[in-house]
Amino acid sequence: MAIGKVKGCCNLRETVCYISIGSNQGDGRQNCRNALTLLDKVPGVNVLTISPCYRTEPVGITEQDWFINAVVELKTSLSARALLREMLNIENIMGRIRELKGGPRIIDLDILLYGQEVIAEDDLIVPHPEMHNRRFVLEPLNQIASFAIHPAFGISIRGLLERLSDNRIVEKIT
Ligand code: PH2
Ligand code: MG
Ligand code: MG
Repeated sequence: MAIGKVKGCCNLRETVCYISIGSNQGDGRQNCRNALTLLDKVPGVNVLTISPCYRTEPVGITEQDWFINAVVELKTSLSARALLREMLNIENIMGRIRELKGGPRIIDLDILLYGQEVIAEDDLIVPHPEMHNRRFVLEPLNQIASFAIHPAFGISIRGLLERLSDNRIVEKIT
């Protein structure tokens, strides 16, 4: 084998990323599980860790059902944009219909962190622009990645949680 080649390996670069999952239509917990199963089947995506599930008070539009939220850690050889495309595809497969922005949804998959990349494009903003303001994101993320660093702020997840003023209810259910 030639020097510099790695046997049987094409995914030389893999990135650890964190994705938030949410649902407040139908069986939220089952919807989250189904989305995770589909995500793990995507070529180039390996789900590593799943946070506990939380029952969470809605943020934004408050006149809607409470959510089930969780966060997953995964390793991927896909670019952030390709990963986003796969996530939107899963949302579509699962029957998500986009009506009201911030309104009820069968499934929502958002990229929170993609390695230490900072991306600011119209349809792809990473780190997620609201993650540091949301208890339903930071509580589950802190369970699996308290020492991960938010690359734009240089603050750990634990540090963001300590500074958080969002006091909406999030209850661990697993
Ligand atoms: N998602 C939103 C708006 N509000 N509230 C909770 N509790 N959980 C969510 O996942 C959520 C929300 C838009 O993506
Ligand atoms: Mg969202
Ligand atoms: Mg979304």
